[in-house]
Formats: sequence, C-alpha cells, structure tokens
Amino acid sequence: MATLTHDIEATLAAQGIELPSWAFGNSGTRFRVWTTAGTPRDPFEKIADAAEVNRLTGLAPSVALHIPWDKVADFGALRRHAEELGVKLGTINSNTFQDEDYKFGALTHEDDRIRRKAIDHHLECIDVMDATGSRDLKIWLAEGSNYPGQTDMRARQDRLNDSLRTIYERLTGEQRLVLEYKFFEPSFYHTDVPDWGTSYAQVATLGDRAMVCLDTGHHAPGTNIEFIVMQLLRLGKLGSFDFNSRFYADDDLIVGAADPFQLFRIIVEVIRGGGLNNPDVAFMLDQCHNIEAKIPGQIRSVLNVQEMTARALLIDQPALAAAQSANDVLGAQAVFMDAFYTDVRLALAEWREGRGLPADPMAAYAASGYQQKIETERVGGAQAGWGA
Ligand code: AOS
Ligand code: ZN
Ligand code: ZN
Repeated sequence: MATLTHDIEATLAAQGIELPSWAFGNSGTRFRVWTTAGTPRDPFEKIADAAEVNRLTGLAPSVALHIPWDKVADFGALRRHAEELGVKLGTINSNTFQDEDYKFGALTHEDDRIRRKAIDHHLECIDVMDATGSRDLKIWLAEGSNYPGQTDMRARQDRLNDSLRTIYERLTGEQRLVLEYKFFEPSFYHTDVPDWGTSYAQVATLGDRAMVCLDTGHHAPGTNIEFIVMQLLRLGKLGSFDFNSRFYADDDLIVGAADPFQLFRIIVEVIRGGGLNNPDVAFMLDQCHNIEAKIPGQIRSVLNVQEMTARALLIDQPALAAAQSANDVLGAQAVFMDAFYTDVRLALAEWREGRGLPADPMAAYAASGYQQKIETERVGGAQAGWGA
C-alpha cells in the first residue's frame, strides 16, 4: 500500500475544488435534456446539494454560479445560506450565449448597442460578485463565425479587447477576470478566443488581475494540455481550471474518467509550477451529469482529482531529476509511471477516516438517505436545469 507522508497529507488537507451549480441541474445534449428525480428547483437547493458533496469529502468548499441561471432576488441571502451549510459562493460565470441579440457576437459585436448590452451584463455580474463575496468573474464567449469570409476576425479582436478593458476597469480589490478559451462550438470556423495564446494576448493587455481559464475539454484531440499548464504557470497567468473529461468534443464528463493519466500529468505540472493550493489558481469542475446521478457524480469527480493529486505527489522527485539530468530516458519514465501506477485508494480511505470523514464517500452518500429525501421533497415546481 502507498504511504502518504506528512507533507503529502498536509497538501491533500488543503486541497479545495469548486463545484459548478449547473452540475446539479438537469442537463443533456442538443438532442434532449434529461430529467432526474430530486433535481434542485432553485439556486438554494443547488447550493444544498453542493454542500452535501463537501460534507462527505471535505474537498469542495465553494460553488460557482452562472448568471442568469442562478439569479436570485437577494444574493446576500444566498451567500448566508451557503455559509450556514459550510460552503462559499465562488466564481461568477457570465452568459452571453442564450440571447437572440448575440447571434453574431456579444463582446465582439459590431453593433455598439449589442456590445454595450453584453458589457453591461458583465458589470451586473460584478455587482453579483460584490454581494456574494466572489473573487472571480469567468468569461466564456460563444462568439465566432461559421464560414470563411463571414466576418472580419481582426476587427473582432479589437472590439473584444475594448469590451474586456471596460469590464476589467470595473473590478475592485481582489476581484479578477478569467478568460476561458475554446477552439470550436457553437461556432465552427473560428471562435474569437480559440486558444490559450489568444486568451493570454487579451488578458496580458488588461493587468495583473486578468488571467486565463483552462477548460480541459476545450482542446483539439491529442493536444499536450500539461504543456499549456506549464507555460501559463511559468508566465503567472493560469487563473483557473475547468476540469472535466472528454472522449470526442467538449463532453463535460467526469474528470479523470476518460483519461486518468492525462489528469495525473496535468497535476504533475501544477505541482511543478507551484500551482497546487496556490490561491492564484482556482480548481473548478465544469461538468454535466446527463445520465448519472448528479451528487454522486460530483463526489466521484472530486475524489478523482484527489486521487491523482496523491499519485502525483508520490513521484520520487530527486530520482526523477537525477534521471532527467543524466538523460536516462527509460529511468525517468519509470520513476514517473511508478507514481502513476501506485494505488492510493486504501491509504486515502484511512486518511479520510482519521480526519472524521467517511472512508468511502460514495458509499456514505448512498447510505445517508439524502437522495431519498430530496426525491420526496422536491416534487412539483420547475426543476432548474442547464439553461433554466
Ligand atoms: C463552455 O463550453 C464553457 O465550458 C463554459 O465554461 C460554460 O460557461 C459552462 O460549460 C457552462 O455552460
Ligand atoms: Zn468551461
Ligand atoms: Zn466547455
């Protein structure tokens, strides 16, 4: 069995992964949104479900909100509700992808009225941050074009920069802007923020509190994502992760499910770059649980991140450094893979018990009665979902 040193235990104890409120709502694909018994009917219930994940794992101290999906009359009340349940409100995600006005762009739109409307939406999100105590405004833009020649890509970059500057200037104190990139979808020819380089080029002109958000599902197949992690940490511009996993496109599946080795490699670079438990880097999930139960889906997700973190921390760093500097190709790879192949599940279960947490949070949830309770209580009314 793997042995977790005191240093590793201390690092694991400080780990926190932010949950997305939308993971608890109904979701699906463009073909169908599935319904699930017990799904939250409002943001207060989404927070309650997120708090349950944290109660059983000790790993999920905050919840990201999406505006307007999680719009409530009194954000102060939502904040108090979260704090009473032992969690905080985290990143505020803007939404410029569900309004008819934004068909041809939002922050890049050539019509000043529409661009101003999109900017104002972000200023409203910052008002929400003021009320919730959130630090980060996360911007993912669904803008771009479908056909070569359709639009002036360069002019759009200039308008984007102007819009982002207006938003950035409204931030106060510790508040930050994180700009997410994605190389396709819903536009298929070009997107206005397709890659880390574009996000970096945009945020670098704004200031220290503008950073890049890396969603693991937003790269072409085969991309060396850990290289991007390394580079952004090296440049001091990795603001946050949206963790999920994918087989084909932006699948938003459970992190570590499709490719645990990739998650391991990413965390190795996070550790190498000083990003683990570094408040400058926010670790979030961006997932949907279309067909599986949502709360256990989130529990499994944070446990996967914890497990790969423990394995990455087990790398024999002096041995790896020695093999690397001797150009011992097979030796270095053996050290690396030895950590990846180490089964840490029993060690983590014992460690959890020692901290007053269930050894097996999945089993503890199943035995808790929480699922039966919400399925009974949350009948009737409109269930909140992706986009609702
Ligand atoms: C979209 O593909 C992005 O991953 C965004 O982070 C988005 O806001 C999130 O998936 C919620 O829809
Ligand atoms: Zn994302
Ligand atoms: Zn995405």
